[in-house]
Amino acid sequence: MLTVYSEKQLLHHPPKEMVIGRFIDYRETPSRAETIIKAIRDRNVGDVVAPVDRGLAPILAVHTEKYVSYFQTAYEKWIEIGGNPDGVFPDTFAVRLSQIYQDISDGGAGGRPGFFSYDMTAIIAKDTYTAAYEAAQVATTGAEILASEKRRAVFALCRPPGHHSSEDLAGGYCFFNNAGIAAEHLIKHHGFGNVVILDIDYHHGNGTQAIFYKRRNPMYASIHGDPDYPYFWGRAEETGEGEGKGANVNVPLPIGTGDDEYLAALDALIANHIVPYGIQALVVSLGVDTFGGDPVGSFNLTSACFERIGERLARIGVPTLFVMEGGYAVSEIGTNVTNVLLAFER
Ligand code: SP5
Ligand code: ZN
Repeated sequence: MLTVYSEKQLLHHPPKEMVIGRFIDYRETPSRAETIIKAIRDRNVGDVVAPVDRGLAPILAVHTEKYVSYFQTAYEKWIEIGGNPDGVFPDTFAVRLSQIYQDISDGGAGGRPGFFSYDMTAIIAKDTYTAAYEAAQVATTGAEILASEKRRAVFALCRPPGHHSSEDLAGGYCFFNNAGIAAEHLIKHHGFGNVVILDIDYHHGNGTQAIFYKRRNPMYASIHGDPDYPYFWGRAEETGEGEGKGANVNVPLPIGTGDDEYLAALDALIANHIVPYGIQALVVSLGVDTFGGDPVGSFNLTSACFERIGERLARIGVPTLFVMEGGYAVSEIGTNVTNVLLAFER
C-alpha cells in the first residue's frame, strides 16, 4: 500500500497539555508519526511519497475563511500580546451564554483563541500551522492518488490528527479535518456519489460529524468509547438532519470493550448501515487509541485485533483511503497501524 507522508508534520510540538488539572507532556507527539513511518518501512508496507501542495483550496472546501486566517497568524499575534511561547491558550470560550448573543464578535486578539476552539489541547505552537497545513495536503494527495490512479487503497499518514475539528473550531489535538478534506476531494473532484467516513478512532469524531451532519454524502459512521471525551457528542440518537437524516451513525461502546465485542459492533455497522448505503469509496479515520495499552483511550483491543479490523475493511470492497487520527501508545503504534494496513492487503 502506498503511504503519503511529510516530515513537516513533525514541526508541531507543544511541550505540555493539561489533563485533569495538571500539566503533563503533550501526548500527541512527533514520535507518533516517526514510529509509524519507521514501521511502514521496516515491514515493507510499500512506497512512501511526499504530498503535492494544492494550496488552501482543499482546506477552504471544509473550513471557513475566518478560521483559516485566524490560524495562519494566531501564534504571531499571541507573541505580540506577550503570550507564553509554548503556545496559544484561550482564556475564555465563546459558549452559549444566552440565546440573545447569537451574533457575538470574535472577541479581538484576546478573544479569538477561545472563539475558534472548544478546549485547550489543540495548542497552536510556533510551527503548528505549517504542520496542520501539511497534514491537510497529505490527506488531499492521498485522495487524489486513490482516485486518479484507481488504487485499491492509500494511507495518508497525517499528523496532527483532524476528526475533532469542525469548520471553524479546533479541539482534541485537531486543527484541520484531514478525513473530511479528503472525503470532500473525492466527492467534488472525482464525482464519488456515496462516500463513507468510517471513524474507528477511540473517540467520537465530533468535528467530522458536525461538518457533514446535514449532508447525505458523505455518510459519517463512528464506533467510540462512551462516556468519554468529547463528552457532548456521539450518542446513537444523533442520526443527521435534513438531507443528511440517516447518514450519521454513532455506535457508542462501553469503557473496557475488548476484541470480540468490538468486532461484532464493526460487523453490524458494516452490514446494517455501510453496505445498504451503497458505498462507493471509504475514508477510514484510523485511530489506534482503541488499543488496550493506550494512555488516552479506555478500550481493550489487542494488537491482533487490528489485523481483524483490516480484513473486515478490505471485505467492504471499495477504494479505501486510510487517514491517520489518534493512538498514543507510542511503542506499539507502529505495529498496530501496520497490522491494519497489512491485513487489509492480504
Ligand atoms: C485525535 C484524538 O485522539 N484526540 C483525543 C483527545 C483527547 N483529549 C482529552 C482526553 C481526556 C480523557 N480523559 C479520560 C481518561 C481515560 N483514560
Ligand atoms: Zn482518539
